[in-house]
Amino acid sequence: MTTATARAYPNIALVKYWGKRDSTLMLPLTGSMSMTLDDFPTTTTVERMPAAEADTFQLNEEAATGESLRRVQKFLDIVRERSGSTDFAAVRSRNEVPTAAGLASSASGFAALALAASMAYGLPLDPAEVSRLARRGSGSATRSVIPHFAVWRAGDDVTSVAEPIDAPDMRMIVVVVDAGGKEISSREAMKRTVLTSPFHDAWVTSTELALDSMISACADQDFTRIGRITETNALRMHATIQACDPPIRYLAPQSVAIFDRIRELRDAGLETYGTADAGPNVVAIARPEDADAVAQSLAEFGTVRVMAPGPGAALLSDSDAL
Ligand code: 2P0
Repeated sequence: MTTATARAYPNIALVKYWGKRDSTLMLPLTGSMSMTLDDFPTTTTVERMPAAEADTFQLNEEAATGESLRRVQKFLDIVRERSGSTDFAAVRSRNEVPTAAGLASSASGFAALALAASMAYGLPLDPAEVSRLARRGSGSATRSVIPHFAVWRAGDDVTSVAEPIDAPDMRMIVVVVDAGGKEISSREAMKRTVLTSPFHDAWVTSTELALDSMISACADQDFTRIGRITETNALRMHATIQACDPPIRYLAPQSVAIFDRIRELRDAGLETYGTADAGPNVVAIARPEDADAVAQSLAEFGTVRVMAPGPGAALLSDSDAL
């Protein structure tokens, strides 16, 4: 079969990835751990075009150009190299992340592309190999191949893949803060952090320790420890990023106010913890039975969505092809 369609979902890290050891092989400096979400999927069809003279990429029914086309072409070069095929491809994607949601689409995007391209070009379809391939598109995509909860090991080109990990059921309450202004991309900000933040070595050391503690807290089904590690690791990442030269600050005043509210809720007996990625949105985690109460308390800060652990990357039938 030379045409294949796959779907994958975004993920939010509880222990964050921030910094590369090798930007060609896309090897991270540290391991990370995440929850795959159950909404906002990307669906991608890859169609091999033996007669075509270049790859094409259509996103939400519009022809992509520039950097986003270049990233897909570079990714397909790796697929061609691994498969021995010289065929170009037509890639069509639909992103269901509302633009305002501020959830990264590169994770779901490259996870779906990796699986669809693996099928279309006859590459291995086991999750570890698809995860390893997805990594070359975007670091966080490595984890979106895996359902529910994933650990991505730093490793080398062969071992730097994501694997499933058991964790207690929980919900993520995503608070979309409209802060305006254009942010610097994660990729650029990571580079600047590694080069200029004096706190970066401490970030690497403390994140490796955080990942070890997170893995043991998951084995113990200990939500309290998971939450503490999550919030501390996120705020350490932002502190490290803010110490760049020139500085980068992703958190908005509203984001800080949400972290304060989360602490107030905890003090009042509603157990929830916060995290935030490369932008002003804050994500609270809570036990399933507490999620609605947390969502209600955070609704005044922005649009709130409650998300459960979601599926890994999966192939769809021909009738779902774009
Ligand atoms: C993460 N983030 O662990 C961290 C936390 C954002 C903050 O991975 O250059 O799009 O494609 O590997 O994966 C976002 O960065 O960067 C990210 P590349 P990516 O989820």
